Amino acid sequence: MSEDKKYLTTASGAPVGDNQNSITAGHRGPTLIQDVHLLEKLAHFNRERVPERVVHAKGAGAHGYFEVTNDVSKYTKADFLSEVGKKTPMFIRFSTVAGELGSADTVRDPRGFAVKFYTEEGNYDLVGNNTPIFFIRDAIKFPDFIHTQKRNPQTNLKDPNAVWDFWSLSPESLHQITYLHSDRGIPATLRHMNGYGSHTFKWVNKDGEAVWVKYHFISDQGVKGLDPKVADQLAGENPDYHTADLFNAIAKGDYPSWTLKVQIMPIEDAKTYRYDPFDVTKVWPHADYPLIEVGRMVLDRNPENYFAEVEQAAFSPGHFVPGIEASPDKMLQGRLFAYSDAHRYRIGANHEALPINRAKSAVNNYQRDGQMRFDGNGGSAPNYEPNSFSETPKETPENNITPFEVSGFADSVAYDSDDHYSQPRALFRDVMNDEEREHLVQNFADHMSGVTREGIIERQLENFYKVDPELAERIAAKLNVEVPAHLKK
Ligand code: HDE
Repeated sequence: MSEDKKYLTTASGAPVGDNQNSITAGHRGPTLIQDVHLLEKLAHFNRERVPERVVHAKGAGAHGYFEVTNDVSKYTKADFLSEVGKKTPMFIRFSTVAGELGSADTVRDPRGFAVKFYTEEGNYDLVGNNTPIFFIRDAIKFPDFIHTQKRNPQTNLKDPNAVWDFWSLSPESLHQITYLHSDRGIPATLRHMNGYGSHTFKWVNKDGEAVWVKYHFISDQGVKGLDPKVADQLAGENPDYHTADLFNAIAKGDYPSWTLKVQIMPIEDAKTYRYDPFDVTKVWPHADYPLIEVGRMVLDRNPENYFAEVEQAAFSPGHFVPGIEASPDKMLQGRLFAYSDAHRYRIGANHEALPINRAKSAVNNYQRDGQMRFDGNGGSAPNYEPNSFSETPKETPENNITPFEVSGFADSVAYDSDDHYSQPRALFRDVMNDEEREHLVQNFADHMSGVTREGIIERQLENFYKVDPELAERIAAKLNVEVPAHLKK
């Protein structure tokens, strides 16, 4: 075969003579099963789809780099943060939460903000959202919560009754739903929104000293929301509006960037701080723990192939690097299991070996075999440890987790604070202006107007009343209902 010309082949590399006509028995005869090129094309086509993500199915991704701009080595020994000017390649995937793979971009929904840093000590994944908080604060509620965000089991339609039934019975959701129904609830583009780690994490420096940390990616493009009416129109006319905007901006060299800042809390403060620092429905007011600049993330390269890079990207909050560790946040703890489990189901036991997920640093372990083991599978090297071979990979005790004290009894333990009201109250009263408050009230009323089941609206108005009576009264007025009389006593 001529080497220089690209010729069409089967998946096993055999040249294909005719890609236009199936092989038949005679001029109008039946197709022959020996047409293995036809069989292979049809069979592979049937297997092109992998299971979509059970949440965050619709997404858009980009490559870029992270550059350190401020020395934070006194807080963490993480190598990629070790010196000003250090650059680390990264990949990000933005997403909506509830919609399926082909759903519209411009819906009212948090946006996934999942960052994979390909550091010299392995991949560090910071799998956040564009909101600093979340709807719930215990992983055990997540499947139930997502069921209400998806489709009714009978009608297969989105179901405001389920959404508001769950939220009205889960007052910890008040902070996030206030954020979600504000002007930030539908980002103008993926470039005009912030990203957050949301959880509290632990940073440890080279002397083993730890602090608690929260991450904030501040958009250098500014933060802008979409008018809900425009968003609805785009959802119909151009359901991939955000995806196209990101791709086109990068394609024309208009590289979006974010400035990463962190809040640092001394370990001891967690015991006495006025909010449970491990409750992901609460923020740490910046006045308490100001933002400290860390670096800058720039997106400067589009994926070459969507399926290979965006659909197969596998992020996990459990992908830590030395100097960064988990906190006892119950949502984070649940996520440490869930993500890699989801990937093993979606894209197989060896998904970490796929190019988009492969660490750029060395990967040495004794994991072997499993479906699609397309790398060398460890060759002839020993596949067990301990072993008596000197050149095989050994553990490095200095990279063990930082010991921390635990106390109390193992039990199903509830959070000890039910103040779900003061932080959304501050958002409504102190952060929003009059126009933003009016938009919030309208957006809540529009969403709740789809509720038909008895009792749900009253229960939710009672929750809003505890945030601020004015908020409840204004929403009730738009819904033409009364705030429950017993609240006014
Ligand atoms: Fe997720 N989440 N999540 N989530 N999440 C997934 O992983 C899960 C939560 C977030 O672009 C899944 O690959 C649990 C909070 C993003 O590929 C799954 C809980 C935050 C993405 C999963 C949460 C997130 C996901 C779906 C409650 C923000 C997309 C398939 C404890 C801080 C990542 C998959 C990407 C995806 C589990 C809650 C963000 C099922 C159990 C809180 C950005 O594993």
